[in-house]
Amino acid sequence: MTHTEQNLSSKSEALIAKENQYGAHNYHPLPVVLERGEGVYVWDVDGKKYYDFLSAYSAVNQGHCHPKIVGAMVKQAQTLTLTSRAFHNDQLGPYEEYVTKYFGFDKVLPMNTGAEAVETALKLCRKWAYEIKGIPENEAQIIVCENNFHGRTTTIISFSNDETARKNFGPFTAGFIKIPYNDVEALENVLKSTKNIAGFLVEPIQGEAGVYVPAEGYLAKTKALCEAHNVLFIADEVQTGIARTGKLLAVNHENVQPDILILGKAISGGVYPVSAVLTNDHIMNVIKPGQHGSTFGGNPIAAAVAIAALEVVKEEDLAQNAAHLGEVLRTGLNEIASRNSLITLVRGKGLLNAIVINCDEESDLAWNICMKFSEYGLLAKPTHGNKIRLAPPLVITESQIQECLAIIERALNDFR
Ligand code: IF1
Repeated sequence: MTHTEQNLSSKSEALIAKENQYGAHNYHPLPVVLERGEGVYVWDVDGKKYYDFLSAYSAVNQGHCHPKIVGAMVKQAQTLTLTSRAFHNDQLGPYEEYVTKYFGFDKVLPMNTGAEAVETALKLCRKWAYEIKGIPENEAQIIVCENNFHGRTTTIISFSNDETARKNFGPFTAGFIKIPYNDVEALENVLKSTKNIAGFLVEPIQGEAGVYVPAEGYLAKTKALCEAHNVLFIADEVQTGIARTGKLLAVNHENVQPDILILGKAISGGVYPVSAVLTNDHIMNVIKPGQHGSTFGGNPIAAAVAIAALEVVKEEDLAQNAAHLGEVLRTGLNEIASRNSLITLVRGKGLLNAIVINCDEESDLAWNICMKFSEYGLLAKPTHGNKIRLAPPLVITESQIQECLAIIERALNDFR
């Protein structure tokens, strides 16, 4: 791909050069260097202001540097930061009570990153399968979906079908069966024909696949199938959870309660790495001391921050705002699409949205459009070549959405 680069200030050029020289080249970011954030806005090192339409991949749902969340972090950071789990700390119990009641589960296992929480859920599922369901040791199979994204550890990429993410990282972890996403029958067929199925791991909306929303009823039907076959329904809501799609959880749209719920990203409002695995006692109780954990998981800062971040979601009615403004955004985008054939499709739920650009996945058009967005003061990133994710912080207002729609249309019109 030949990406056009905008004229960079010497300041941002120098900072980008440092990353290039001293950092691993495991990302290809847009050439913008940010130094400050507040609510829906971020500022670059030259003082230019942008709307953030990525929200750190839906981690900053509550807006950048939310004062209540940052306040909780600072207060706790000045009091007690880390004890490890070798001792108790006074923040963990209250957090565990708060988060389990908030989502309606008996217990939580606290971790730090999304990938760690997915790993935790997989280990929990396998252990449950051997010790409760009675699957013979080392025979458990977990069903996953094609085009999934669950993180970047070796086990998780073992069941990815993204060749870039997998190539030359093998040998991989066995025990996963891949089926097409949004295909109830495919799940039913595997459940009927295959022994030793322990769980079904699914994203309620596939983020990395370009915000791919399954047909209505998919989650309820697959949950019912899992229940009928005594298979754990494991929802990865790392990206879709915490009000992003217009409900607290994306599974709430179909009144599904997963057997295991995986959360990350916005459970801390993006101010601190916090993730969580929630489930009920008959599953969580298979984990005994020494069998799983992490130095930082459940640390006092994480606990204090997560409570504050979850309170903000309720206090500011972010789910309702995401539901309403998602409609406004998609309506506006569809109107733009009716005037400009560069957008071939608008899709999403709540404020997790994407537009599909009229070009193939190898084209650099979507990248160049994002460069134009950036020039006009809006940050978004292409995914899978021809899709652009549009996911602002959930604290955005209707007039701000309208302003952003104007930026998007103006930028797209430059390509006609
Ligand atoms: C990167 C995507 C988003 C996730 C789900 C677990 C994790 C993620 C459903 C792991 C992480 C991120 C990671 C980020 C890109 C990004 C992403 F495009 F790759 F798919 F958000 F859309 N489950 N998603 O979406 O969480 O370990 O990163 O905390 O650069 O890898 P993590």
